[in-house]
Amino acid sequence: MSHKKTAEGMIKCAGPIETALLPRLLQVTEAAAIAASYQMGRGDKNYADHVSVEAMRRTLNYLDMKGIIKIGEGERDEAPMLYIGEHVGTWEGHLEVDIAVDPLEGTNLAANGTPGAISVMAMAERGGLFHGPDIYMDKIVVGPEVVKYERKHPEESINLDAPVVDNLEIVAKALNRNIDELVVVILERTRHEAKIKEIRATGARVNLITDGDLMPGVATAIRGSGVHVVMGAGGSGEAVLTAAAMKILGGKILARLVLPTVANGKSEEAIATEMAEKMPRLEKMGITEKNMHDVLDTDRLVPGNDVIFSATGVTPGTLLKGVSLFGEGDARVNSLTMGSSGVVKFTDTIYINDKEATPLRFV
Ligand code: VTB
Ligand code: MG
Ligand code: MG
Repeated sequence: MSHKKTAEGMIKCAGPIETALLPRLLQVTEAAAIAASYQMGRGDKNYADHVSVEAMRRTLNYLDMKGIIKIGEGERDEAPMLYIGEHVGTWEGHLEVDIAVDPLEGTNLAANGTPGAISVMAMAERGGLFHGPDIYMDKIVVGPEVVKYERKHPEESINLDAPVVDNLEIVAKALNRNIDELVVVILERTRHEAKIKEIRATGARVNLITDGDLMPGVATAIRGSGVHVVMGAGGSGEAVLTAAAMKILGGKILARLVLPTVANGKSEEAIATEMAEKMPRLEKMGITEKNMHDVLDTDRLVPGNDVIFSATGVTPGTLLKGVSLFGEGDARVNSLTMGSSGVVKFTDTIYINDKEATPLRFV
């Protein structure tokens, strides 16, 4: 008997969330992206974010599920929409779903009309997503070839605390190329000055981005994208969303909360005060003094097994085109939607508003 996966087999092995909600997830990120795209380049990032949050929330509420936002737009008192803990969906049916959203990832990119803004979200069964605070996480993201290499050479593993050169040597070997043929993506921030120097010293090529470290992370798992590693500190929500994609595509992310340390130039006293303030909130999320410095891998960030992910381009990016608006409220959108059975869809969707006024174009 052959055990080759076929489309039929994959449909059968998809979990209940993937089966019921994958196509609907696409519509949610599409709606958020289209709403944001009307604000592209208008210079108002908060308004662009606001309209995409509202569109995402409205469309999410059509879905028959008991949905809880685990990664969202701030906490209850800070954001009226899609806050952590908010219930979404009809709360009918049997599906209990945890949700991570970033309705407009790269608000600056959208407001400036520059490449890389997306609308993105992921879902998993209850308990399937890391529930963490919105503070920076230090990250490293690599593709599935590296995971395979590590399995064959257990003594050579990517390590968040290792010198950059050690990690890049592993990636280079896994991808069967030289270090100077690698591309490392990192946010251009003063906090990364030392790391950027360290990367350059290895001979690797660097792609400094102004915002949006999530899709480059996804791109490490897609050959031909031109991205091999993502490094540096960025949002924790972005880390969980990246992990959802890595879980589906077989890549790997390691991440750790960035908490105040003496190494960051703070006094012991300042650290104690800051931590005393933060701890009660962190503890509510299950983060304790004991586990707060843990390096979280893909499975700890996304323990779920029925995981779905969708991203829709707002402005053009490496993997996704931006939204095109035409006719009278017509839109064409490009998305990447995938589920843990192993199905990956790149879609090109056209929403026709005025059927008579809009002649459909083939390409
Ligand atoms: C990070 C990164 C995001 O914003 O959250 C960043 O993960 C914010 O970092 O992809 P700074 O506080 O240093 O600006 C993004 O780049 C865009 O949301
Ligand atoms: Mg956001
Ligand atoms: Mg973001």
